[in-house]
Amino acid sequence: SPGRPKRFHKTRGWRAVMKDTLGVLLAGGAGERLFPLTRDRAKPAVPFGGQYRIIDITLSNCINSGLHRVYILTQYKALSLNRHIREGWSTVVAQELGEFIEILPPMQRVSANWYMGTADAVYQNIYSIGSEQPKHVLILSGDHIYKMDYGKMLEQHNASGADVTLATLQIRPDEVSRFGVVDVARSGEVQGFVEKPKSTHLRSPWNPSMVDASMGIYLFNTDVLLPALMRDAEDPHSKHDFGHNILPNILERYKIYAYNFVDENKQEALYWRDVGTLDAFYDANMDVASVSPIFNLYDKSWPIRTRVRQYPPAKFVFGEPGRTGSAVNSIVSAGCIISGAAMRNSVLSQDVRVNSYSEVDSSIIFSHVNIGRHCRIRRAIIDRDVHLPEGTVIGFDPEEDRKNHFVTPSGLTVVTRDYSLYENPVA
Ligand code: ADQ
Ligand code: ADP
Repeated sequence: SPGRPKRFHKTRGWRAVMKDTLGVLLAGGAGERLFPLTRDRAKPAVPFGGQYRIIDITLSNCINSGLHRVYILTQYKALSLNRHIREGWSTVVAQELGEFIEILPPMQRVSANWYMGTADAVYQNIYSIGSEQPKHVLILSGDHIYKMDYGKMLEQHNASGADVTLATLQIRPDEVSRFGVVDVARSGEVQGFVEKPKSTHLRSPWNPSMVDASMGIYLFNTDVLLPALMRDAEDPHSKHDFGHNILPNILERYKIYAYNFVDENKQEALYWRDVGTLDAFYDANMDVASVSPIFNLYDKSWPIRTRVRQYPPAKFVFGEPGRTGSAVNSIVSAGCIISGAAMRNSVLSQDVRVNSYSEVDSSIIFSHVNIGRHCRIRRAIIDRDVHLPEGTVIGFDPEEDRKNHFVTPSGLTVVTRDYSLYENPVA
């Protein structure tokens, strides 16, 4: 129909090939560096951009790429994530596309252990994967913010005759300890892989001052993946991790290529963020609320979906001098009422109340938060259900904030309910 985004016509061709591909989305990471936001929920379930959860970005990439069969492997604190997927995604995909997005919790099907590493998480579901008889398995990670057409990666994979294709991007040499470092030849063939080294002399053939890093996205031929997982499962010295074990171990035996994640036309880096730390998570949210975001939620060619809940529209009331119910450079989700309060550069999830004479600047407010009158909030993340009493001041005096809240070294204050009742595992 004429109203449909252009992209869908273009990607229709991918759809046929993606039909042979099964997505396996790793969503079990504990997310310790996002504490305290991950105190009660898994990292992929953390709210992002107002009405979304972090995992929605990757799931939207799947749908937009024509990948409609996805297993989600969960582990810790999966209640909120399960509910989100069940109510928001399983039904959408089943009804609209006739295919599936399904959650596979650790069911102890193969061994008696919970998932150990990422390879073990996939290995434990080896029967479910095998029974789908996919030609390819695309391993994805549930906690990155980026827009990627996996169909293009599959196209390169098929054209190169690779057994495995890894998505790569270029990072600075001082960042290598957080990534899998990939030794890529000019031809694109992968010659080496080291998971999170302290340092490296390797440089990218595409950019001599940068290093090629794995994005944690692996496209496997199924007949290569399954035996590799089985061999790894029998190895008592293995950490059962893709980066530490599977990839280095299959290098000799198979043909592995890098899929370089750059703008085809401009050969420029594309937006990709690991929102695994509070600072990175905060910055990515500030970007979506900014006047000209790099990660644009309003891009009709790449729609981002989520679980839609029924709320009335956002409402702004009381607007006399010194008391303006307003929001600028902000995202305000459904169900919010901004009553005589001024919001700037902020991201609000659903059903938030902000009351008169309050000012909120450069902050992220999760759902069902109530901010009383005469509050001043700056550079803060307010977790769901928090009620801030009249006159609360946050973000102006880190020492004061530290008495009751979690404050990052960069000075972001994270306000959660009952914070003092919990130990901080990372501090
Ligand atoms: P990390 O992201 O640090 O590095 P890891 O912590 O293993 O690696 O997480 C990968 C993904 O798997 C995450 O989405 C996480 O939530 C999930 N996960 C972790 N353990 C899991 C388990 N037992 N069950 C289910 N899901 C689990 C990885 C690669 C690097 C690469 C970076 C890019 O190992 O080589 O450079 O991603 O960010
Ligand atoms: P999550 O999936 O993160 O737990 P939900 O948005 O599904 O979040 O909400 C879960 C719970 O939050 C609900 O069962 C309810 O107790 C509470 N809740 C949801 N909406 C409201 C609301 N409008 N006012 C107060 N509490 C709410």
